Amino acid sequence: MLRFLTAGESHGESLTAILEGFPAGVSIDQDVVNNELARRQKGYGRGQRMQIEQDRVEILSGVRGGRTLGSPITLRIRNRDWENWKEVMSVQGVTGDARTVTRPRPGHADLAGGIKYGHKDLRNVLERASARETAVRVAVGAMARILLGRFNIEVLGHVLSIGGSKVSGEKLSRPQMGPAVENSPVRCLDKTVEKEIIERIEKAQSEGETLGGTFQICAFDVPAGLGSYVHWDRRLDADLAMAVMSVPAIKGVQIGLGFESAHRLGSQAHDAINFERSKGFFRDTNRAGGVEGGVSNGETIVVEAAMKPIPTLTDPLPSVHFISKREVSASVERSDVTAVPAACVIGEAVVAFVLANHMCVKFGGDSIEEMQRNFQGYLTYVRNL
Ligand code: EPS
Repeated sequence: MLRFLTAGESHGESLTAILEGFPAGVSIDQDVVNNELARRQKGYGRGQRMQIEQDRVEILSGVRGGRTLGSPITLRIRNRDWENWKEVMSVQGVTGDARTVTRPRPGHADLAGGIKYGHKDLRNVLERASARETAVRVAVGAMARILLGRFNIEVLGHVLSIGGSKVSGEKLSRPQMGPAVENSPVRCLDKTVEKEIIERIEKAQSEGETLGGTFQICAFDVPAGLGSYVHWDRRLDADLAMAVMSVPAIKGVQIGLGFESAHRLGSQAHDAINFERSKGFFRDTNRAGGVEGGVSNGETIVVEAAMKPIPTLTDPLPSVHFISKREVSASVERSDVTAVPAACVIGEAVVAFVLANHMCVKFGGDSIEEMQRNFQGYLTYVRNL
């Protein structure tokens, strides 16, 4: 089983993750991880913070001579902005009023977090609630991607909508999703919609507004048989939903047709089963999004997520002062207009992690050689069904 923890504040010294259960013997190229970190930092609509940061991973344990050891892997990303926050965020000796936050932003963790942890300064909440934490989750996801790559599994995402401008859903293949998405400043495959989105972001910025949106994550060449129907916490779709929902600002997740399937007749909601000797079992449609009964069925896994607009508005909503209880405007922190393109990269990372974990569970995760032996044996069995 693969698992990880992360630590670190948004303006603290660094973000750290400990990744445990990663098989031994996997070659790790740090550039692959750094490339994923750079992809997350891009996207039209981000704020000034992304000009300060240049995320780079440092691997502090679990890798020797470029290969994983099977022991816990420590990943660290330093916050360059820490230089500007050293006093405010210092481990000891912070003065009482250093950049205190007392006007909770509707939609942010500020108020609920302050009540829960008994903080008077809501900075103590927002520093950890900040989506900055996702940088190190993307580093973990990059490690998962490297592992999945050994089994020819690839996870790719693209933006479906931002601020209400939306691409029409169509079935995409693995080659269609690569470079075209990378070349779009909003990770959108439709050029007309891309233009509309950019206009909407510019308008929102000039009005002190923020925008949400939706994105789709596809996992290609996942074998049938990951996850299980036998118990609730072994269901692959449940794990995917949990992982994607855990990305800050995600308010909805669906797999395949998702909510739309509730409105269809049974005959229009499922995928008829075909068989050809050369292909094995296959479907002409993929309404299930690659998961049936909590188990991958061999079709592309398709997950969609809805992200709410970022709560920090430069024209803020009414709020209440956390201490004096006076009516005030919510606090204005430097922020982004939209982070949907970044969330799409984070979505890829968390989906990759879930799939890598399920690969380890099914095929054994002590060494890559053992996993590959088990995988090949399973493929032979499936081919001869
Ligand atoms: C964030 C607020 C902004 C974003 C940040 C998430 O940071 P700051 O308050 O420092 O300007 O830029 O995102 C990142 C730092 C990142 O790496 O994605 C928030 O409140 O969630």
